[in-house]
Amino acid sequence: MIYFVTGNRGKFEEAKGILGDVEQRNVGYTEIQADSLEEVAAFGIEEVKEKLDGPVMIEDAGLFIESLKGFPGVYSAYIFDTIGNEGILRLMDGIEDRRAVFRSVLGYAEPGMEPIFFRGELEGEITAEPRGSGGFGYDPIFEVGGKTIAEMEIAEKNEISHRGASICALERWLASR
Ligand code: ITT
Repeated sequence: MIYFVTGNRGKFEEAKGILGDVEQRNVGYTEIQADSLEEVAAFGIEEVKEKLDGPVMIEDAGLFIESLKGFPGVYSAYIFDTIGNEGILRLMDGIEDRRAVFRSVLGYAEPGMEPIFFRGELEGEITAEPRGSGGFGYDPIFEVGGKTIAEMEIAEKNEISHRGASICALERWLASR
């Protein structure tokens, strides 16, 4: 069993769909203001490791929009909470290049073990309008193959997503050691 420290129920449901034996613990950790998801995850996993006794994981994600030079990137949570999807669509108004990528960095640790990190990416495009009611966050404005992530079931998202990839990489590592 792994403790997944996150305040995001959607993330937890996705992890459960892959790992099965995982428990959500919303004990919080310091999300430092850094230049990369890796730094945020590296700092956070050390803190979480001290708080809980057992296998622990955290996962930091972000949306990087090409034409906005990677924005909102490491500011994704703040930007979502302030201007939201409507704000992103306004910023993208009239911009033809809609390419964007979701990135995920997962940190995993056990007592007495150096944390280990796994990554995942999903390339797609920012839509003109939000579509779909599934998922969370930026899912309604991010499309892959004509479908937004919010128009997909969790299992379908997991098969292609940044988080699906980082969690599957953890699963493979756990199985192979
Ligand atoms: P934690 O407690 O795990 O930190 P969080 O929702 O704050 O939960 P992040 O900092 O990793 O998670 O996420 C940054 C922002 O990007 C946040 O607004 C999320 O809603 C959004 N986001 C992350 N993963 C996403 C995904 O798979 N699809 C859509 N939006 C996502």
